[in-house]
Amino acid sequence: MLKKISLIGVPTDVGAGHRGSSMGPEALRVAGITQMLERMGLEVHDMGNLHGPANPFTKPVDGYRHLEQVIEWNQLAHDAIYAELKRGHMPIMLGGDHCLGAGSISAVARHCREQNKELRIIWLDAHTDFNTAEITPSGNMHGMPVACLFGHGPKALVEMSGHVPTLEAKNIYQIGIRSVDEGEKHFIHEAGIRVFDMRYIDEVGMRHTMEKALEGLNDNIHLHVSFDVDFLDPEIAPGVGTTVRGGPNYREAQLCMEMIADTGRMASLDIVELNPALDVRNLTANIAVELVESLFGKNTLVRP
Ligand code: NNH
Ligand code: MN
Ligand code: MN
Ligand code: MN
Repeated sequence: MLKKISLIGVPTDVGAGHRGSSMGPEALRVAGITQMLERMGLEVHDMGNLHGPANPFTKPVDGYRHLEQVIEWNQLAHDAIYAELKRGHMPIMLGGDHCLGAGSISAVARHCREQNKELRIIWLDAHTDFNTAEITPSGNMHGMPVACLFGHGPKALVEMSGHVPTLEAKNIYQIGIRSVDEGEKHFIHEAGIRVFDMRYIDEVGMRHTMEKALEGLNDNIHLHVSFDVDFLDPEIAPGVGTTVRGGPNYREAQLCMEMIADTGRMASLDIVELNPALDVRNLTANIAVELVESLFGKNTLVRP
């Protein structure tokens, strides 16, 4: 089966505390994401970049920084991703900061609802991104997309998928978590989200962790991967705004990606938080592209 991929660049950093993730889409292209996917036998349609509001770089108002711009960019991302899903393409969102996860996953959820499919999100991140205006330490909305998808946040984001809440605990597994804000801790627990944090991965290993996260997949499940590049240990991926030590190393990250590839069910993908302004010779972009290659099954051998 020839899979048609649509790359959608969403060049913004309005949800982040640091400027620079707006350059992410171009850095991924420079790192050869298109050529890599073509080598994997996929048909790639690079849709170019979306155009949205500039980053005013102002202070938070009532717990939200750049609320208006965040909503606008998310609506643009939602519409573009939904259109690609609708014509049977697999969308890959080139972010942009992770506030865009709200729009991207809202589009995927809308599509699933129409197709009568279940949705499973694999959220690869150092952070749970479950803040609200009340509990956020920063006002940065890249720390809030999961809460929005669970129905907590500004109306325009909460309602973007056409159904509130967009996600429930059964729809999401978080992997690689190692930075959770005080308010988030209680809130995440209340929501019942399965969080496979680094402590869990240390204790049982990446293999067992991914077996759990991928268990019970079937034809009727749309698998979406939201890959926040700060999931990776900063030693291999320094080019992100919010580095947190103690993340998966190269091999652990690759195993994670390979096990997702083995299921053959990934149907949409976000690559977010890559910040070329903080990177070294495009190293992090190159690593991200290599890992996405594994996500598409590069190292899949016929095993005995
Ligand atoms: N939790 C912090 C905040 O809300 C940091 C969030 N940063 C991220 N999330 N990069 O993935 O401000
Ligand atoms: Mn994130
Ligand atoms: Mn993160
Ligand atoms: Mn960041």
